[in-house]
Amino acid sequence: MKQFDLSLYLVLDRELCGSFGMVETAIAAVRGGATMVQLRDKDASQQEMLETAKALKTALEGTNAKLIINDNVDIAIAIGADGLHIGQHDGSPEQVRAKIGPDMILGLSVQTAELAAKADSVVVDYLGIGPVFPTATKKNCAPSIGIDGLKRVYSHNGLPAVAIGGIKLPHVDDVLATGVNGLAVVSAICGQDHPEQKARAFHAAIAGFRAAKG
Ligand code: TZP
Ligand code: MG
Repeated sequence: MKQFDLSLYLVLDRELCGSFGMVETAIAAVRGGATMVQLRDKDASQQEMLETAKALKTALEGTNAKLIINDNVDIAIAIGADGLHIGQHDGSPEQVRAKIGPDMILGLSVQTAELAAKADSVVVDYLGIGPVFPTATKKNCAPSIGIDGLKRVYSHNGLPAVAIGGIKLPHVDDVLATGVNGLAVVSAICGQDHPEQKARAFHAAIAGFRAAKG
């Protein structure tokens, strides 16, 4: 059984991280309680992506956070990442699974209940559901589905799931109340003055929600 905790899932964005950098942002967020870190860098060359991936792997060693690579199967394999995250246009999950082998965590983005229902729990380990709210971070994003949409999409598959898209601190309770296992954020942490404090605040809010639920 693969062990991973979707509670606070940081997705990196090179532009937003700015001069502070993606690796420093990841380190700070993990110190604050981020449980997963995804390297998502659409504009990077293969070499740049490889260097950042290696640096992240070194930086996260000795922490409990899992390192996930967006889209790039070769780099995920080359650095021995904990996982790979793919979208609906990144090849069939079955083919990707055949390449990465049985042990790597595989995440799949879904935007609709139909896509969620289609995701095979033998092949895929978790779903990324969204965008929940409108977001300027991802270009050409699908329409936002709202909290009701999140609940509906999540209910169509028993896989662990993380919500993404426009999620900020005040949304934590509403997002978690849908039943999803965690929340993925980009701009709520990347490029913030104190990424560690931001992550810590999310971590505390998530713990608070769970404690209140009992
Ligand atoms: N996939 C769906 S929405 C999104 C991605 C990568 C971007 C979310 O960014 P933010 O800044 O947390 O709204
Ligand atoms: Mg993709």
